[in-house]
Formats: sequence, structure tokens, C-alpha cells
Amino acid sequence: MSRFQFSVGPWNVHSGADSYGPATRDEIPFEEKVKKFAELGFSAVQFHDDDAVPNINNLSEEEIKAEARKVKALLDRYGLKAEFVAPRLWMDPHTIDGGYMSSCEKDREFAMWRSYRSIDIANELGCDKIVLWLAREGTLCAETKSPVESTRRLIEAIDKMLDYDKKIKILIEPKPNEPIDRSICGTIGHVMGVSAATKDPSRVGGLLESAHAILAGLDPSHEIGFAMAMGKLWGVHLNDQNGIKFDQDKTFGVENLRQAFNQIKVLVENGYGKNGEYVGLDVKAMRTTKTEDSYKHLENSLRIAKALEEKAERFDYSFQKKCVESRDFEALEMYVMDLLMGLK
Ligand SMILES: [Mn+2]
Repeated sequence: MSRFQFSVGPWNVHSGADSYGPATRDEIPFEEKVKKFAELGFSAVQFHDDDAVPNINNLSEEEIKAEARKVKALLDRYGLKAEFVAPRLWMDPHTIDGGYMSSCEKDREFAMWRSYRSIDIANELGCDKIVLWLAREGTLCAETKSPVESTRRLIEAIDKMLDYDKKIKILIEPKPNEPIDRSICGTIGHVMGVSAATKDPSRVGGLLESAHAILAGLDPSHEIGFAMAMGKLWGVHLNDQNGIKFDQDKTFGVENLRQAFNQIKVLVENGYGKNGEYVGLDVKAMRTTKTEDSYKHLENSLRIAKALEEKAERFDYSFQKKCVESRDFEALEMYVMDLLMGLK
């Protein structure tokens, strides 16, 4: 029995299309995914605004809320909560050059409209978190935007969201690059800086994705720890990543088990989840995966996360203390490897 409540986004189950090739699996209807998520033991679903309300651009504000209420009823039917809503700004023709930081005023207004609608949807779904993955906020050509002005525009956009709803919390999910070349807000440290510069830092925090930290050349467990030290880790996207390349969203723990262990360990040690935070997965099946195995990467991620939680619980802190005092880090390292190999 895990101490954690797990969440998952509908995009975790996808047809296998990538930048270089078409789909390799069938699309699975939204309700079927939700039913399966409940069966797999998830407690909550993560949403993009248009996961909850497809065709959002062509609906009125009232129509959007009505559509969101239908999704809430569907979640209730399967005993699931909504974790957050994230405006999906990167897919839209209005945000080719970015949303909050676009050079075009009309695009920036569109980004705010989608952000306000995301807040409306969150309210209808009964959740108080908005996640900003700033996919296209940065530069493809460095001289097109001032990093100073762009950073200020992000802070202004968040301030407007905080004004729009006095209870909403904004979580920035940092990523250093891809699809943008140079991101404006690439790490949890950047997120803490932006949070401090907003009008209500108590409502602006972070969501750390393992793969994004690795892409920044950082250890995810230290990014998690840094945010937790500030009381601002309000979400995680656990997954894995083989080195610094494109964002792979691999099954949690399959590339670097020790790094995965240390992510779970820091969450366990610091009481993550005690304020209702979810352990979110953001994992993709391999392109070779068949339709009938569409959920296997989720099952495997849960299995590894729970097994590592059990390892973290068994971690021998008195032995660790002894090793640290005698500066025998070699023995401590071998103990961790033995623990992970099932020899302890
Ligand atoms: Mn990712």
C-alpha cells in the first residue's frame, strides 16, 4: 500500500505518432482511458484545457463551463479527482511565436484568454491548480526577443491569473529546451525566482518533471529537494530519460534506477503528498507497443515507483550515519546498490 496518491494525464495513452512517423496504435476514447486509470489504481487525472473541453476556441465561456461539468460528472462516476488544468498553448496557430512572451499583442491576449478559461475549467472540475508548461516561451532565434522583457511578460501573465481568481494556484513546469531552443524558465530555480517576483508568491510554485531536469543536466531529486525546501513542490511528473536529447518521457526508473530511487526517497523523507499533492506520471509508451499493451508503461511505472518506495522505507539510516561519520562513502554507495539489486 503506497502512501502516495498517483495521477496521470490522458495523453500518457497515445497512438504512437512522432515527428517522423504516423500512429502505430488505435486511439482510445477518453472515457475508456478514465475507466482504465481508475482500475489501475490512479486517484486523479491531469488535464490540458482541451483534454477537458475539445474545440475550446470555438465555444463561449458558458459553453466551456458546461462541457467541463460533463467531464466532472464522468470523473465522479469512476471515483477520480482532477489534479490540474494546463492551457495547451503550444498546439495553437495563435501561439506559433509563443503565448505569454509572444512578440504579437493579439497572441498574448489569446494566451491569457486560454489561461482564464483553464481556470474556469479547473473550478468546474473541483481543482485549484493550473500548470504552465512554457513550451514555446523562449527564443528560436536569440535576437528576436529580449530575455528581460520576456521574463517580465511571464510574471505579468501570472499576476493576471492570480488577479482573475483569488484561490487559484499556478505551478510552473520548467524545461530548458524543446520545442523551444532557449527557454526563459528552464529549471526549478528559475521557477522560484519567478514565483518570488509575482504579486502573491504563496500561490506560485513548481511541478518538476524528471526528464526535464535531466535535459537541463541536473539531478531530478535535487530539483525536487530544492523546491521542497522552499515549500513549493506542488506536483511532479515522474518519468525517465536517457541522457540529454529529445524529451523521451520513458517509464519511471527504467534508465537510471538509482536516480529514480533518490527521487522517491526525497519525496518520502519530506512528507510529499501530506497537503494533497499527487505523484503524477508523464510517461509515453514506446512506438513499437501494440494497442493491447497501451497501458503497460503506466503499470510498469507504478510498479517501479511503489517498489522504490518500499526500498526507501527500508533504507538503513543508522548505517548511513555511520558511513558518513567515518567518511566511508564507498560503503554507503555499495549499500545503496545492494539495496537496489535486492541483495539487502
Ligand atoms: Mn517530458
